Amino acid sequence: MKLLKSALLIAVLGHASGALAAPIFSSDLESGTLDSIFYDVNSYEGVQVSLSTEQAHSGSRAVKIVYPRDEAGVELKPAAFPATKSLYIRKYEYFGPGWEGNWPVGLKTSRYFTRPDFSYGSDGSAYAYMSEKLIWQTYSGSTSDQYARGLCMAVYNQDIEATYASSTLFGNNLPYIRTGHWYKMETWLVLNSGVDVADGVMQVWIDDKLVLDRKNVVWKSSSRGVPNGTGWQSMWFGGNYSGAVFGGPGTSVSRYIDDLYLSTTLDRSSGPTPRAPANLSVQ
Ligand SMILES: [Ca+2]
Repeated sequence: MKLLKSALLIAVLGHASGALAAPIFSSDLESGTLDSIFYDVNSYEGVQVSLSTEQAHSGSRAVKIVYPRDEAGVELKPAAFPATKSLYIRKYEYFGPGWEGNWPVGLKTSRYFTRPDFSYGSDGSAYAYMSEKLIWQTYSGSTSDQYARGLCMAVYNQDIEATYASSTLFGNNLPYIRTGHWYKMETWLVLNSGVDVADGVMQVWIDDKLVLDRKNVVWKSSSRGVPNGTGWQSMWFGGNYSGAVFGGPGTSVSRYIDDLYLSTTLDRSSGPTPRAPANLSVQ
């Protein structure tokens, strides 16, 4: 028994984050229906969402989202969860043929809330939240762009923008976001320690390359009108196509998402499941 406990201890200490994995939600989308996998699926403006075998990161199935026009979108919602100061999100995203020349100004890739009802409340008493767009062309992009340039993280009344560096090569050995490749997207969010305190964390990795690294995010801010929120409590995958100055897509474009994972701990690993099981404990 002592040997077993030692082995467990080594396994735990050997974990990349040094802490026990605490998953909230995990799905490889291989079984069930959209309605059984998610607490709610909210689609609008003619977007088509399905479980498809056309592309998959794991197994044979992934979520397929087809955008026929500007502002079409879908919100794939796991159930709300107990408030957590820190939230780790991993998903894999693949863009099918046709996005070349049709990359929108912004494509939302998730949204995160510090309320359990997928909202941020009203002005003046609002709760910290973030709208994540890992596809962001900047307004100086062109409608003929063959790839997506960067990201824009909208932290209620503040946009944190970045352009992916031309020297940052992703898993397909090419810079920027392109069609025909499964991108591993990871986001790590830690709420600031108090209202107006500039110590919140926001980190983003794409294909294990750190593309955004902020340790001074004022999530809860009185000056920006979002003083509330004790922890992250809800989120959704998916999102809408926002053409803005570019307009809608010239043709329907398809996006695929697979291996969705949420945790309160920084469980960086390559697979759809964490390295340490949730119920592992050492006494
Ligand atoms: Ca799958």
